[in-house]
Order: sequence, then structure tokens, then C-alpha cells
Amino acid sequence: MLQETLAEKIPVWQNDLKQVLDQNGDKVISSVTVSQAIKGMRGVKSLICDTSTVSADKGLIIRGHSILDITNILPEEAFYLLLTGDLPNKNQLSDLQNQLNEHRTVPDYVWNVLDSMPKKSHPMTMLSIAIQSMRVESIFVEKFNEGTPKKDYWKWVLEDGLKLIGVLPTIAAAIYRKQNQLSEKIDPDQNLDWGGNFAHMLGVNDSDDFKKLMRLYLMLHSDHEGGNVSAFSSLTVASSLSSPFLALGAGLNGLAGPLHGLANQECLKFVLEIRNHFSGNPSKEDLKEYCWKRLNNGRVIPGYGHAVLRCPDPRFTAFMDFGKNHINNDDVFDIVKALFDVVPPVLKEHGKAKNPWPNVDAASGSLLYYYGLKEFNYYTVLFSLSRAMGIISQIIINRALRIPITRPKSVNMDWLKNNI
Ligand code: CMX
Repeated sequence: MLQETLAEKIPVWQNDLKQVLDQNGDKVISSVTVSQAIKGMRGVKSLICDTSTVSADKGLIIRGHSILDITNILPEEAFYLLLTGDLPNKNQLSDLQNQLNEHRTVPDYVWNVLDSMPKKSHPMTMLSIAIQSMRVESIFVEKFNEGTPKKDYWKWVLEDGLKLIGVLPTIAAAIYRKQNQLSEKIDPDQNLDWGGNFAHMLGVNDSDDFKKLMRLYLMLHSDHEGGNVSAFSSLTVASSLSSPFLALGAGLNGLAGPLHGLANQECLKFVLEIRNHFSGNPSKEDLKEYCWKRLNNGRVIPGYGHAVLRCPDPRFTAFMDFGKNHINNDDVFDIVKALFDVVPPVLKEHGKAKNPWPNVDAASGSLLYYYGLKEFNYYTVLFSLSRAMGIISQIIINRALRIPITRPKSVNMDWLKNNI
């Protein structure tokens, strides 16, 4: 059903793209300063991405829906929305869930790969290696080797994408249990949705509220347009027609960096350090002094600032709302709330960060911690599960639109000195 829906929509998208290229192909949409070329291409418009947009003052908008308006949808509904542009109806949703369920089982060699890794491997390393080891499952690679025509690439990438999204929760939950020396893996529950089932397989907390939190978490992180490190890395690798398994692995390796997805682990670490330092919840004055000390030592305040946003991240707001509705008298969450009052004025006075407001990572860890998911070096794996949906959607769309291999031009320092 998803396949048929896309087969109807893709010719329309291809036609739109052709028209834009015919009519406006030569128009300039961005220019690049020397500073932008040196400093991470910030703000240079040089990619297209239809799954979502991020505006500086409103944050994430998925296919026209502001993220705060769709906090009630399931992660797999978000995937359908990202990929097709529409929310699924009941039948479309259950068809997608059935397709994902078909791929829940992990091949045995993946367990062998994970078992052979050093015990102190980071969970993100384990996840990335596990996924990449599954390249042998790639239908896209198989069809490509058989000479499938370009017009069909997207179909096989979609099949790989569904396999990946279907299998990820089982792998991710097993990594959690293995790393924490918990007993056997927990089998999937066929009656649960994608996010609820993942929460169940973690075996941390059996409450409905924890499942609710996990669905929210997995929905909120699903996409953030095309230029962030993880999406851009995956899209670049996929543009060489590398297998979706390797392309997603590349993006997740980028997500594992402390300025990107790993920031959520840094964030909770920061909050716990505060709690330990003050043996509880400090006063706002003490908190302010603590933040200044950290900044004066040349360290960032985790969970604050953003490359694009210039407002409190609405995903932060969604997590805060969840916390306020479900958590009372908890030191960790109380510190997170107090930081929201203290940090923005401090960062404004400090004068460096262009955005003094909290990003998505500022609150999420405290909620997971509350429900017993306390191993914060695991948090980026949750982010990965969710972001895989956006990345895979973008890869499928790029193949459907026949976006060619990525190849921007680099220049050397002499060129910069002598040609401007
Ligand atoms: N605390 C202290 N200093 C900060 C800061 C923060 N939270 N955020 C930005 N700054 C500093 C930068 O380090 C930079 O300093 P230098 O000029 O000395 O290098 C300066 O302010 C300007 O940075 P910017 O243009 O505002 O921000 P960038 O686009 O370069 O970086 C980000 C964005 C997210 C990496 C940065 O704000 C940061 O390091 N934040 C803390 C880590 C974090 O929360 N990351 C999660 C981001 C969410 C995600 O993408 O996953």
C-alpha cells in the first residue's frame, strides 16, 4: 500500500522538479562568503529536502505540520508522513505496521558480530556496526547488480528502508540489555506498535507512561531537514548508490558526535553533575554561578544553542510538557526546569552563542532517567532509531527524484588569498 501510494506520488514530484529546473534552474538562491565556506557552510542553501523544514523562529515543521501540533502521532505515522507527505489512514497505518513487523527478526550473524565486539564498545558503535554488517541483506544492492533500471532504484531502497526500520528496535533493545548485563533479550510483542514494542523489549519499565514517552521521543527526533550532520552524511553516501545499510551507518556515525546526537548524553551528565555537586537541587543563584564557571573554563552548556534555531526548540517544549504532566518532585527534572530559567540569560551575557535557547536534548534525558533508563551513553541510540526514519525517507525521495552524486567544489587557501 505504501509502495502504491509512492508510485502514484513520485511521478508528480518528478514533474514538479522538472518544472522548477526548466523554469528556474539558472536562478541564484544563495551565495557563499569566505566565512561560510570555512565555518561549516552555515546558512548556504544548496540542498533540497521535502520531508521537513526547520525555521529559525518556529523550529521543526514536518510536511507542513508544526511539530507541536502532531505530538500525539505514532513514530511510524511520522515516517509515513515524512515519506509521502500525508498522515496515514487506519488501513495505511496497519499495512505499514505489518510490513515493519515482518522485519523484526535479526539475522544470527548480527548477534555474532555484536558478541565479538569489545565489552566497552559504545552503544552507538555497536548499532552502527550491526547495521552495516547487514549490507548482505540489501535488496537494492542485489537489484543493482542485476541491472535494475534507474527509475526503479527507489523501490529497492524503500524495501531496504523498511527492513532497516523494522529491525532497528530489536537490535537496539538487545544492545541495551547486553551492555547492561541483563538476562536474555526480550521477544517482540506482536500486539504492540513500533515504539511501544521497543519500550517493551528494553525491559526497563513496563508502564504505559514509559511507552508513551518512548513514542513521543521516537516521533520528535524523526527528522530535522537535510543539512544536519547525520542526514547530510547519509545522503552523501547514498548518492554514490552505496547500500542504504552503509548510508544509514554513515549518518549514525555522525550522530554519535557530542555536538550532534551525543549531546543528549552530555546533557544528562551535566544535570547529574549539578545534582551531585550540590547534593540535590541548587538555588538559581548557585546554578548561575556553576554555569559561568563552566563557560569560563571554555566548556559549552550542553542542550543549549543550535546551528539553525533562534528560539526554544519546540521539541524541548514537548518534552517539558510531558514532564510537567507526569513528573512531580524529582531533583533531576527540577534542575532541568531551573536551567531553562538560568541558562538563556547567562548565554546572552556571555555573548558567544547565537542561540541562547534550549535545543531538543535539554530535557529528554531527565525524563528517560525518571523512568529508569539511566544509562545515558545509550541515549543516542534512541535518537538513532528515530532519526533513521527521516534519513531513510530522504534517501528514498532522492533516488525517486534521481538526485545525482553529491560533489561540491573545494578550494585551497591560495585560491582564497588570490582570487577574491
Ligand atoms: N554553550 C557555550 N558556548 C556555546 C554554546 C553553548 N551551549 N552554543 C554555542 N556556543 C559558542 C560556540 O562554541 C561558538 O564558540 P567559538 O566561536 O568559540 O567556537 C560560538 O558560541 C558561536 O556558535 P554558534 O554559531 O552559536 O553555534 P554553532 O552553530 O557553531 O554550534 C551547537 C551549534 C549546537 C554545536 C552549539 O550551540 C553547541 O555546542 N551546543 C552545545 C551542545 C549541544 O547541545 N548540541 C546539541 C545540538 C542538537 C543537535 O543538533 O543534535
